[in-house]
Amino acid sequence: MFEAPSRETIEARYENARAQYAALGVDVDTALDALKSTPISVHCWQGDDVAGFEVHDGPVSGGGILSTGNYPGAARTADQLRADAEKAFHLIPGELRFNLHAIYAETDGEVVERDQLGAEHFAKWMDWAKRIGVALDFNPTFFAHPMADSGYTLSSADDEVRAFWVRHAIACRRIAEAMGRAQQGPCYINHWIPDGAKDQPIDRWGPRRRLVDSLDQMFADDVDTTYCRDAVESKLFGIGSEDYVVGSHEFYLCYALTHEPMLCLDMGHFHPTETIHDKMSAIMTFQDEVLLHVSRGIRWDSDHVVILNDDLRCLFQQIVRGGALPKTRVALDFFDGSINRIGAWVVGTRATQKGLLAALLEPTAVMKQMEDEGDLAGKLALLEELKLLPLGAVYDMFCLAADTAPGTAWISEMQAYDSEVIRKR
Ligand code: RNT
Ligand code: ZN
Repeated sequence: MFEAPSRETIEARYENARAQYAALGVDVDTALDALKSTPISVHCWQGDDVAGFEVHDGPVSGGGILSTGNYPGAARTADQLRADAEKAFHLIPGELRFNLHAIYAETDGEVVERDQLGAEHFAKWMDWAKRIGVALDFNPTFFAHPMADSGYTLSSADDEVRAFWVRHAIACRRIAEAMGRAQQGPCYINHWIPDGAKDQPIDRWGPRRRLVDSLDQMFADDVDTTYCRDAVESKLFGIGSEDYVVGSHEFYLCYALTHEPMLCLDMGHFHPTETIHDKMSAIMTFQDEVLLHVSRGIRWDSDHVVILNDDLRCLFQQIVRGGALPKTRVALDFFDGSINRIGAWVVGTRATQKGLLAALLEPTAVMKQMEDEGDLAGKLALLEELKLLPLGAVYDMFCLAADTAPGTAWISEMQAYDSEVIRKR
């Protein structure tokens, strides 16, 4: 139904756009080069509602993560997930990575405990990633497990529980190191735990002291940190941890400032009206590297599909204006089980790229000069006019150069896959 414009049309629109931006001193080709060389780490878990393929010998429960919706055809095997991800990659231009969780291990039907996982359980993923030319990122899975049922993992008061999760984290860091070695570059591993309490815990101190101790043990293990790049992710509240989250923003901010790992900032993990764009300059003044979980919070949910909204635009503006793009690792974190999951992946990833591109197309120096000279009305007016410049024409050229369906054309490809593959599962 949605047809792609011809190559000539896209090129003509691009030339027009290039001239419009050039009139403001912006070089569109330079912006596209920067966009092209910024990898986006696409999260595997949008494809199967964070279910994973773990083989269990007993029941498991959620543990603070909940994907809602029952759109048909969620990937139920690793092969299906790989096929779906490849379809999504086909509809997204630019450099992509793929972000796995420990529960996506392939163990040939065997029960393998999380503290026993090794790189061999991700061999198929690593072969696949190499074949399609994407690098892998990784996450330990501290939820959906009987040892997480109490609501506490790395901060548990039960020494056995805590030791189990420390072993899991160490096993995962070794897997990340192996992935990094195989791809001859960093593998970003993000540590998020659900630990917290529903209502007014008397002791808010003990869990935090124990979490520091667990983190210290995990990071003391000797893995090569050129390959295994650690991040710690904070959260404000979760399902079942509304009153208290051990790994809060302040907690991890202090930990990251005084220890090795970088911070992971998830856009959905703050107060409902609190955005992360203003945190970039504050944090990056003291930190060399940061991991983003690009997401969209809506009321109590932190993981709606990313769209090109002000939160996203402001975030990339801050990163680009501050020259922090080379130090920023962009990963996605959203999951919606109520719509076609390939569509969700593509909408969110393309929106992220559009947000970044919009920032790269700003005449930063011009605006800064206006600000310095006190021409604040002029600056505000320019910011408004910039919103109407032909960003889409530039993004379409990005698609064309990557041999990816531009504009609305990808929607038809997604719909065809939906009727031919997804709905036949
Ligand atoms: C949860 C965190 C975390 C997860 C993934 C699956 O609130 O955002 O990043 O979404 O690890
Ligand atoms: Zn996250």
